Amino acid sequence: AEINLEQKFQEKIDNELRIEPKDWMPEKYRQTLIRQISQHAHSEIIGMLPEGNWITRAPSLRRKAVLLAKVQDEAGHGLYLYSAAETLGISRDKMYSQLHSGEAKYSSIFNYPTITWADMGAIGWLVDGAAIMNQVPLCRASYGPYSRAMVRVCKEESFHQRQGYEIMLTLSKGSSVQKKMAQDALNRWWWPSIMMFGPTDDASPNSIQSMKWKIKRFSNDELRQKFVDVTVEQAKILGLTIPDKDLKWNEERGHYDFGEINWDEFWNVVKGNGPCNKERLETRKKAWEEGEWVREAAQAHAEKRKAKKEA
Ligand code: FAQ
Repeated sequence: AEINLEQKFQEKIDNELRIEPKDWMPEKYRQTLIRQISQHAHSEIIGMLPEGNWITRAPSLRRKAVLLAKVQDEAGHGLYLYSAAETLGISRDKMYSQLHSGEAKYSSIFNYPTITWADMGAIGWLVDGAAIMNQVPLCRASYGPYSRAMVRVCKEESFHQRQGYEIMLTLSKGSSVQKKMAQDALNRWWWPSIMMFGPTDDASPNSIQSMKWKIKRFSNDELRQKFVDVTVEQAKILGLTIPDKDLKWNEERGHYDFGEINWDEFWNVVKGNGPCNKERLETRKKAWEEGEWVREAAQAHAEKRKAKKEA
């Protein structure tokens, strides 16, 4: 009977039908989604920290309002994603405890420091740009709640990408010091950004199954290549140089060739030893502990209201 159920499940996916929370699904599909969606949620929440660092120091009221809105959007994305993961039977408390204990992963990119204001530009342009490239196909992921969450997330991400690109454009047309600052940010964020897509296809243990289940629609390398191809053109408009001497248009492939990624650096960051891993987790844990009274007060308030309604 299990085999039959699994066949029907795969047929549904092959026919582009969505899987919904109450539908039968193989345990491994459920676990893969919990893993990916919770990692994605944690990335949004931890991802607020590098930019949060600049809210109080944004160079104008307009920049401050925009950055504040962007970081709030990221909180919202984290919350939709936790909700989507909860439909698979894991509790939010469990996901938080997996994050706080260091057991759960989140995107490697958020373990790098934000040293200058230009980093806000580079993050919006490159990190949100990479996120969009990866997430637009996820709007068609086979699991309904995940795919629907992604539609709104992607709309907001495209605003984020533009605000970052606009910062880069302003700096790159500014004084020589500003242009230098923009180039320095690109130098530091380029390689970590292309690492965001994950290991190469032959080193990606989850890709084949996730593509068969139509959670992923493109492989890590395919998405990385698309990102490189569009971003090189955007760098030209900025008049900035991508820090890769092997970057070259390949007429035959119709794509840009690019240099070797430092995979030792990538795995080192993923394993918890990047420049800011410890600081990021400590900040999150502190926020969680210091927010305990808020959670307790909200709970007490909800209980009072419920008692009143019942009375
Ligand atoms: N960092 O077999 P695969 C954002 C892990 S965007 C850390 O290829 P998979 C928006 C991977 O988990 C960032 N770990 O895995 C924003 C797996 O380990 P596991 C978040 C990574 O899942 C912008 C192992 O390596 N976006 O937040 C990374 O098929 C600005 C083997 O890899 C998403 O999460 C990495 N970069 O493909 C917010 C998108 N790459 O779990 C604030 C959804 C791989 O087996 C500011 N996720 N690993 O122990 C995905 O599309 C996929 O999960 C991939 C990885 C493509 C990330």
